[in-house]
Parts: sequence; C-alpha cells; structure tokens
Amino acid sequence: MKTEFDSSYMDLAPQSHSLLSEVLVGLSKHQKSIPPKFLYDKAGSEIFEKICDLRDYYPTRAEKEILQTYAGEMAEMIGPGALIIEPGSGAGEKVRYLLKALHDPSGFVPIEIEREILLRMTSEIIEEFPGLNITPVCADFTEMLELPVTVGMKNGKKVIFFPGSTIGNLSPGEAIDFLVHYGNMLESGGGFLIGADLKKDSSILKRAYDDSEGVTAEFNLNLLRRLNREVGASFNLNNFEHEAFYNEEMGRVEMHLKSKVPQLVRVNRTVFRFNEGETIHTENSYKYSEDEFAELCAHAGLVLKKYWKDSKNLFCVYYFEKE
Ligand code: AVI
Repeated sequence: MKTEFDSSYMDLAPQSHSLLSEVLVGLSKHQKSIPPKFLYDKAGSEIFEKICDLRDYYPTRAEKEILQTYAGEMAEMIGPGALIIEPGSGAGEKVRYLLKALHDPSGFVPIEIEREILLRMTSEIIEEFPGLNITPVCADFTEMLELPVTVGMKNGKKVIFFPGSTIGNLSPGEAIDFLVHYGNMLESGGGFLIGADLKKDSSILKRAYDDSEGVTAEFNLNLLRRLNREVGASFNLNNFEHEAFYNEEMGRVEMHLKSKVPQLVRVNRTVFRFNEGETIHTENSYKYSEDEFAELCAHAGLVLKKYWKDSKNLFCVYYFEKE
C-alpha cells in the first residue's frame, strides 16, 4: 500500500523493559527518583494537555502568544526552504504557527514516542499543509537517536524546533548534551528555535505546578498507576501525595511523590521501603533568565540571534544558530 508519508522511522520506540530497569535503578538511589519521561503514557499525555489549558499554568498560553505575535519575524530569520525537526512533537499544535509563517518549508520531521499521537498529528499536518514533505519518527528523543542524514533532506537550512520549555526538564548538563547531539544534525548556520521558561516570583511557579484544580497532582500520581499496570508494581495511590516547590538555589521547580505513611512497595520482584515523608523525585523544571539561557546554549556552540517574550515577561522563545 502506498503511504502518504515516509514511514521508515515509525518503529524506533523503546520497549517496556527499559521502563522497569530505569525504575529499579531510580528507586534504589538514596533520593528515590524516576525519569520524567515516564510521566507521559497515553493517560499522562492526556492529563498534560489539560494542564496546558489551566489558568494556573501560564507557560503554554504565554508561548502561544509569542508564536502568534512573532512567527513572521521567526520565519524571516530562518529563511526559505527550511526543514523543521521537532523532538517530542506531541500533538504538534505549536509547530503549526511556524509552518504557516515559513516561506516554502521543505519538510517536517516530528519525533514522538507515542505512536498514536504521532500518527494523528501526521495526518492532520498532511491535510493542513499539502505538499509538505513529512517524515514522522516514532522514538524517544531523549535516547539521542541517530537520524540518518538523509531524513527529510532537501536543500534548505535545518532548524530544530524545541518549544514548551521541555529543555527545562533536563539538567543543565543533559541540556548541553542534547543541544550538542541535535546540533550535530545541522550544518553551520543551521538553527535552534527553543522555548524556555523564565525565572519569576516563586508564588507564580508554585501555583503553576500545584494547581488549585489538582490536575498536576493527578498527572504526577498517574506515574504510580502506570507502574502498577505496566511493570507489576503495588503502589497504593492513597498512600502518596503530590508535592511541588521552587528550589531557589538550583533555579528549578521540583515535583515529588511523597509517602504519607511508612510502607513497603513491590516493583516486579523487588521490594522498596518508604519512610513517612520520604519522596520519589519525579521531575525538575529549570527556569532561566535570558542571559543564563544564552550562556547554557553557548556551551553547545550556539550563538543567540534573537529572542521574543510575551506581554507579561513570563516566557521566552530564542533563536540560535550553530557556529
Ligand atoms: C513538559 N514540561 C515542559 C512541563 C513543565 O512545565 O516542566 C511539564 C509539567 N510538569 C508539571 N506541569 C507541567
């Protein structure tokens, strides 16, 4: 059967043994932790979409305002015939602002771990942008996959689009590794268009990550539900609670799951002890000033060309070029 897009890269997603082994390693640490990427199973991704619409959660609204207002300027900087690569593309809502504004884009390469979401978004984009060459890649973008150099290749400049402040969920060291790795896919002069959350009053941050409707709590606790289902764990969700706070010294919001009682929990064949008040660290969300972010990216050989902020100065979208 003839497909309307290149489907050669639809099977690079990891299997569930990676979930079990990474969880066993994380729960064996002194500060128990689980990598944040595991928050996004199908249910988690749906809850995250609800978070994005919350009044208390400002980043999505602020970034959309920036894209709506300045996509034309961004397109001018990028130039005609560009190939857009988007790691962790999700439902692909934000890239549409960019694709609409770009002059004759040559292609789009979304990279997304959730196959169903990727397929839905691919067919929507095909319909909305007829003639655009689209190469969906079903993979975990944090695994530093090697995309064959030929993926989606045409003549224009390649630009990595990384919105949503997902870069803030990586430690600064991981963020540099990520930028270097993806930067290797670009020629000199290729670009990065990155959305990153700005530092601000901690009360605004607290509200955004511990919202009054309890949706973020549900998002965090869903991780335990996933582990019960997928790797034979015995978490009692009533015995854990969501915790989120701004760690001023580290410049990051931390999300934890806190044990309300002393308890034993089985994960597959291993039993873990939790003291009352002990936590599993599930996510960091780093916040950067404009200068801090430009300095971070300079470590990966990227030169800041321009940045745009929303009207309330909450969020920033940066355009960098590879040296
Ligand atoms: C996906 N990421 C950028 C979100 C953030 O703001 O760090 C994830 C999130 N966690 C809780 N709320 C939103």
